[in-house]
Amino acid sequence: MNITRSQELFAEAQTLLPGGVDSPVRAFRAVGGQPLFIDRAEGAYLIDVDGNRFVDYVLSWGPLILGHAHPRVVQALSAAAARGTSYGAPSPLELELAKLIRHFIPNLEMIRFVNSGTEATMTALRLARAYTQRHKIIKFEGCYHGHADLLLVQAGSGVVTLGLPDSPGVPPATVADTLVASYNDVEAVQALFQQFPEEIAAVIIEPVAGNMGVVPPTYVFLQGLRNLCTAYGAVLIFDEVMTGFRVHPGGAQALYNIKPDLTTLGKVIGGGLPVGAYGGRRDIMQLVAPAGPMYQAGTLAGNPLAMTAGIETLQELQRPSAWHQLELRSAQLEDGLCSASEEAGVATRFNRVGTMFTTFFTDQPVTNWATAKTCDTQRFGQFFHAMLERGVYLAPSQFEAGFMSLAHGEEEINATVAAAREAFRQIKNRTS
Ligand code: KE4
Repeated sequence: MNITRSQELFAEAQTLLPGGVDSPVRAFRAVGGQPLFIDRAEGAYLIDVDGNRFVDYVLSWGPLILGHAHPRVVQALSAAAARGTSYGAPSPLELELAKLIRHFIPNLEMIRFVNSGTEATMTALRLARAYTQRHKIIKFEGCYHGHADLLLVQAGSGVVTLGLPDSPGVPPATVADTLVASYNDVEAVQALFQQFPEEIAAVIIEPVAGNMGVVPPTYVFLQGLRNLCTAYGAVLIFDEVMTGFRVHPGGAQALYNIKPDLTTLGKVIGGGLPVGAYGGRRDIMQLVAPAGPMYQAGTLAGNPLAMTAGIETLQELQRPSAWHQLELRSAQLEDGLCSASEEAGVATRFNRVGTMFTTFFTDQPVTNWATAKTCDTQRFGQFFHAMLERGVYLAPSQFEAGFMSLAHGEEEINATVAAAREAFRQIKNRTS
């Protein structure tokens, strides 16, 4: 595959941008080689600057559930841009998107829009601390909630991908109140509540983990978190930045029928533009300035272009056939990839919830970070490149999720499965 232009750009990019990228996981550090620079994207495809075309399962790490450059989104954005790109004042678009989100996720009695998932989670935790007047928080090993200082503890996604011990620059005092438990281990959480019965402000969880690869919760685990937070007066925060509109139209909270106190969102609700949001119980959200004293602000929050892209995306997702098609294509892909690895005799475990999925290169069930770590990441890297050579663009890390879109049709799924059959055989032969 000719990647000459990407190589030239990457060489220059590394002199201007740390690691040549604007987000670490894009750098291909976990899989080797170098990142491809993208010229344009359409539907299910990325086209790089050398003209190579790929079926894309990263979809900007989740947002592009309609596929790239969906005509209705592009048209609406063009019209919106002509009406001004940012007002720094309220607009009807914020209400429209908020009402659309509430249509899908009624638990969100009130919502505040921000510009990223990181802003959403860091603010939701500040809000939980303000509401409870407590300091400690509980997160889970392998879960990633953005790069706010207090959460960079045994985090997933790019932190584990790069094998970082967390991050320098985070003062120990900042994470002194961040407690960590193992995913799907409700006893560990109970023990922390028994140890700090009056001190825990919040439990924050990816209700389906995506940042150690996709790891589903057990129902008992999620219900246990709900019961413990209720019993001890802590705020239960579902970080649905990734799972929102990906595992069920109503998010993981609908899929598992568990009601969090606060929810964070991002990705899909921006349709590819920078949007995050936090919301939930009215009595808690009323603490947010200027209604209440807890401060949070943002120059471009509720931006008309971002709101427009989110509105068009969610309106498209209101088509009943949308969810049937997304589930069909995701299931077809799962069947195809599992058969391909079995035929080749390559040990993998495939975890999928709705339109999020991961092929783990291990022979044991992946139910938490400890089992995700058993994966052969070198073999994942070989598979990643074997697929890239065959025109399929997967997430460049074993510890990430892949995503499906409405633009992926029979042709794209069949091409992906055919590529996987060859790729699994290639890596099997390579190491046997
Ligand atoms: P952002 O600040 O990147 O918009 O969102 C942070 C975030 C919060 N919560 C969850 C559950 C998330 O998955 C994320 C971000 N996800 C990563 C992918 N695993 C974004 C990709 C990247 O870091 O480049």
